[in-house]
Amino acid sequence: MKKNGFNILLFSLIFTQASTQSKHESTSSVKPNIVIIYADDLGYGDLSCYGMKKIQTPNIDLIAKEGLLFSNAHSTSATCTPSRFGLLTGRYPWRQNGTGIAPGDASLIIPMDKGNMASALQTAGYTTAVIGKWHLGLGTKEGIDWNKEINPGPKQLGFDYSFIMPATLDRVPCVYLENQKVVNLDSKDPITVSYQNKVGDDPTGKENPEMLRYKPDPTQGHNQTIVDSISRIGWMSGGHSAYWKDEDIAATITDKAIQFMGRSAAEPFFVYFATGDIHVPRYPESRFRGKSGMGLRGDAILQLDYTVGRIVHALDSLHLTNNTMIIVSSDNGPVVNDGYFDRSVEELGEHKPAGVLRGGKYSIFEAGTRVPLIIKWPGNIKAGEKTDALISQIDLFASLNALTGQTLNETDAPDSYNLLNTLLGKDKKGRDYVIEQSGGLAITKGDWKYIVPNNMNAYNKETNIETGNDAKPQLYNLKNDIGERYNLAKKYPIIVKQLASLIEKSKGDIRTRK
Ligand code: NG6
Ligand code: CA
Repeated sequence: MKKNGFNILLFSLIFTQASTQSKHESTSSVKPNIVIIYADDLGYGDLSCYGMKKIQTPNIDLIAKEGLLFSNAHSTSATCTPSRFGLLTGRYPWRQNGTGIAPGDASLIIPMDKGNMASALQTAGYTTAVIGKWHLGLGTKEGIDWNKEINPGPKQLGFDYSFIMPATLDRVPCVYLENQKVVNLDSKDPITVSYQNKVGDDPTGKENPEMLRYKPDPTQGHNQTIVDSISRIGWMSGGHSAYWKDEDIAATITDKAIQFMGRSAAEPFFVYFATGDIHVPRYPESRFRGKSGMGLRGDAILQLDYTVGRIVHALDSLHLTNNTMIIVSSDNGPVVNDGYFDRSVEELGEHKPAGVLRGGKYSIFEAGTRVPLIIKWPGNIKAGEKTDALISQIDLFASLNALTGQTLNETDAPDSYNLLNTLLGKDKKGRDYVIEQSGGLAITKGDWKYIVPNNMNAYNKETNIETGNDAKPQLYNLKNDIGERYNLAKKYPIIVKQLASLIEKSKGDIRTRK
């Protein structure tokens, strides 16, 4: 028996090795499957492994228990499009115009003449997929014809397979695209989309509020075309057979991810799995609604956790757990009212979505970009560890390249550092400094955080978030004052000067690799 088992193991090792070698040139590197689970608007305090008390997130906690949890990990930006741009390109989004929150009809934002995480992993021999929220534009500047295959898109960037929601869940068109074609489209009911004016005669939240599941916040818009009893940003007509149902989104995209992993089980694969949870409009499956005691936002956290559990379980069933690196993170910090009266504000109770941090989504204070980051890779990352190392999602590109034995091109990923040892828990320091972005910029280096002065609003009334903007320089000592309460800029002018000049230098210098 024992011998047989050994033989099977030996055979499968040789077999895996052979099939890997047939696909790749390089054999020196390790090529685990890589699954990035990227949540939307999940705050630093929104998981029980990060201290949330009100509800439990056992599936995500288990990844932390079996892996490494970061206390000082950052997205590049405090909103979605720029953070996703940074994650995939390894380039700070503020280096390129037009990387702000994209409308649903934006053209493709990620340049095709440079490498990105997907194209690099594809070159390394991975089968690659993006499943879930895209929000990085599609097609060319000439505009998108939603009734045809839309090019360029994920495929041209290096994703072999895509199943995406084009923008945010609150923006039209509210349809899935599989390999850049609208799913379930009836050619007799073509789709038209506009962000300028009403198209067609579909009901809107403004004209037909009686049709709505819950009302949009009148100070925030979201009162245009109604899809699945929720009014959205932007107008669309046609495409009725292709509409998604909000309560099915999580299950639909999770099924697609599981199917992709199943059919790619013999390859090394990369899945960039971007959940719609916990962005607005929130309408999770019925089994989660009302279950958190915190309104739909809390219910969406329960759904997110369940989704993560399904992915982990699928990897187990495929016997891929030990050969898969799972990374869980979020694109930006938390917001409670982001455009709809879904009762998340009223039912929030004592829960603090940002945990100990100040600010939230849209904020240059820490809660804007300091997000959960957990990584698990059995046998390669020690279980149950925590680290205070400074890291940015922008570093994943160079780190994964190093892991898979790839060399970055000279002009690719100029802001991405190879922090593989930090990701694996071997290095406890991480980056020297990181630049954070909301409306303006800030820099964190060691214990210090400096926010560049600007004249934008200090408070976002609609979302009830302190943006951190101030016409005066701000300097905080994060070690003693993680809540950024005591501005020490006047007391330490030399540190202010040093950090201000470091940020200016980074803006000017684009690192090239030689
Ligand atoms: C904002 C929307 C907000 C949300 C956000 C994008 C208004 C007033 N607010 O402009 O509801 O859609 O964009 O969120 O329109 S993100 O997480 O994708 O960046
Ligand atoms: Ca987001």
